[in-house]
Amino acid sequence: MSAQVFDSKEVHSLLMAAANLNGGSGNARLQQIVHRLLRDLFMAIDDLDITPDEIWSGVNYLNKLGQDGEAALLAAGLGLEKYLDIRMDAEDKAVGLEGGTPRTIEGPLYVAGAPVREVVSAIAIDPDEDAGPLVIHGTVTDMAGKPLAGALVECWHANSKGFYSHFDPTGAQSDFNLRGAVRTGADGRYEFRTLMPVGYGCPPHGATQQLLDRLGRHGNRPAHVHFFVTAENSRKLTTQFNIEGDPLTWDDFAYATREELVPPVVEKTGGTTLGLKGDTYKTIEFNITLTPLVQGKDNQIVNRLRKAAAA
Ligand code: MBD
Ligand code: FE
Repeated sequence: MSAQVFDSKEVHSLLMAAANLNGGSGNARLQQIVHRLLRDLFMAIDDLDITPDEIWSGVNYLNKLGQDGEAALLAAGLGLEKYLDIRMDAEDKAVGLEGGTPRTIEGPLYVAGAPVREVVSAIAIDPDEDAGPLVIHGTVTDMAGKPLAGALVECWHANSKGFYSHFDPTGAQSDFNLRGAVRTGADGRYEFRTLMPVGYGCPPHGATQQLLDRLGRHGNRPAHVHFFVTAENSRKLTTQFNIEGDPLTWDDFAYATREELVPPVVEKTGGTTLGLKGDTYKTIEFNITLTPLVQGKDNQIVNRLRKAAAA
């Protein structure tokens, strides 16, 4: 082990100055966070004897991460987004808020602005030869089991190549393909007529996959469908379900799988009368229970930069 300099007056003043801690101007919260993170980094450099070459390789990596637009993807892959869920779950438990459909991470691929329909929406705009028809349906209720009328159920998922519209590297998909939003009726029911998704894989030449490779990890997700569910007097739910039987169910690079979020896939016939592309189709019932407001408000609204487009 070479130099140990962290615990010195010089380094402590350097940290205070760099974060402008107690500086009298600037954002106090940001100063506190920057000071703490820098301090932990400096300490790690000392403890692990991180070399200048390693530091510059890391700095360079951040440039590539930004160029590739993958910071939020890396946050999912490193378990940072899952960690925020673990903390929110614990927060709920501490105030006695248990039950309700479990949350799981949003991920970086939501796009606001999908057309809102009443109760049912057919969201597969583009043909997809390799994907079979899928009907997703269920009821939105409160914790007492009362159906919630007028709840907004938003859903988004990948096509048979694991690509999402608006983020498809092949440019093959129309805007809002496989993305939709419906309002529940008086009975709380919703339904999406769509096509079976396949799991997502990180861009093979992107910064996220580059790091995962060097960690000896893969960058794949099992097939899944994302949801935002909002209703008056309830907290917004951010969740997903996985497609039952996917081999990566318990090997998700983004750690989003939860036992309660792997509903059974049931095969049915009669799809042509529903306007599906085949008579045999798969259906998944996904019932959603929302949690109540905490002291009159949604205490866990997450603000993050999200793409928005006009439908
Ligand atoms: C996805 O589809 C996703 O859901 C997450 C969390 C990360 C990358 C792609
Ligand atoms: Fe996803």
